[in-house]
Amino acid sequence: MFSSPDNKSIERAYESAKENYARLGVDTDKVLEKLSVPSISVHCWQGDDVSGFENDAALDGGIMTTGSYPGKARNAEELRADLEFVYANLPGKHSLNLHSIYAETGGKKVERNELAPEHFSNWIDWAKGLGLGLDFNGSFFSHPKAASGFTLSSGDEGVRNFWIEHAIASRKIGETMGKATGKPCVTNVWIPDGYKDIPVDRLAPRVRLRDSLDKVFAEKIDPAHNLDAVECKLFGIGSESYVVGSHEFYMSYAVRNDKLLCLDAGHFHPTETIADKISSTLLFVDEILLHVSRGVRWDSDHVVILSDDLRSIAEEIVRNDFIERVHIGLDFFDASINRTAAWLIGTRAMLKAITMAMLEPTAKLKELEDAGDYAGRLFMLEEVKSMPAGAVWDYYCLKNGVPTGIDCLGKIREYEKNILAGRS
Ligand code: RNT
Ligand code: ZN
Repeated sequence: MFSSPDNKSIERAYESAKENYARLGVDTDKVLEKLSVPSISVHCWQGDDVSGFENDAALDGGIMTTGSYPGKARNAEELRADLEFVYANLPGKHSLNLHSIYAETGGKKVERNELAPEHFSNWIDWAKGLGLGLDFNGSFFSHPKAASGFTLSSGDEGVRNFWIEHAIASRKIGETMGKATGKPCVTNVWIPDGYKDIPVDRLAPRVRLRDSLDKVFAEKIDPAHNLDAVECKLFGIGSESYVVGSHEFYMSYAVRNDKLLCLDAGHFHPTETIADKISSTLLFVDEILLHVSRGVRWDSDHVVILSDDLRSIAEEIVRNDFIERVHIGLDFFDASINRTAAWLIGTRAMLKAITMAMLEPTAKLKELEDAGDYAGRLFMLEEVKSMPAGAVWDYYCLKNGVPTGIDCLGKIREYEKNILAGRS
């Protein structure tokens, strides 16, 4: 029904945008070169509603998918096929973020504390073939030993040890992934631990969590292969009153123990954004991991869109030249729409936000700020919003041989008709 402009028109629009930006001191050709650097860690779990391949256990741990759109990936082959389709429609080189519940154990039951790199060999071979980096996560939810609502901070020593072993196994898997791909694997720890209602003892679970983490990280792993991240949260479904791994807990832990802090955009008060946290935390930790997400009223993990929040995140990374120190991961799951579309909308939005941030006349804006000309700053920030960044983005997609604009939707529809519709 709709289609993108032809290549000639895209080129013409780019030339005109280039002139516009040059007037503000921005070299769009340089931006195109810089755009090849940022790598987005695409989360595998958007493809099957965080189900994984372990069993049919329902998703729990305070995270939730809603919707029953047809065509969900039912096994690793289908998930990889869907991911290949997604990567083929993204400009640039990106990574895959895996969860331990996506292990392939050949039909054998392997407990999470016994998972080993071999259970991810298909993923590793596949990623190497496509030149993708890999990131990893232990899965501390949707499991009988997480049913009490407590894992690494559990008061039950047996339960605690099980999850400590799982976290250690996850780091080893991460290390193997990093060695195999030649890029460090960021292995993230997120646990759901917390209380629905007001606790009396807020301290003891935190003491246990700290001690568990110390055991998990006791063995040094070469950061060239594996980097450890810890992810905080304010509340979850069923942990509304108290979350053991709060922001202050993990921020302090990361600073003291030289870990990456993971900032998830949906894990703070509804009006609190993570963009402002980037410059503060990177003064005290070497690197951070982002879980770029979109909360709607709560931590609902809606598909990421080109919102002001997203743009602010990209601006903070680009303006401060933090691209090497910020690992950009995505974390959303929507089962109510075509899942490959959700992935592409979210990932392309992230890339668009980075493009726009790179096109910003930051030097000029800073001059205004330093001169105390705040009206000039605000005026220019507003002006920049309607500059033709879309023309540069389209041209970037064209140069990378991926569909521009609305043509990408055409590809999504085609894939849905040819592949997804055949799944029941
Ligand atoms: C949950 C955390 C966590 C998960 C994924 C599946 O609130 O955001 O990162 O979403 O690990
Ligand atoms: Zn997250």
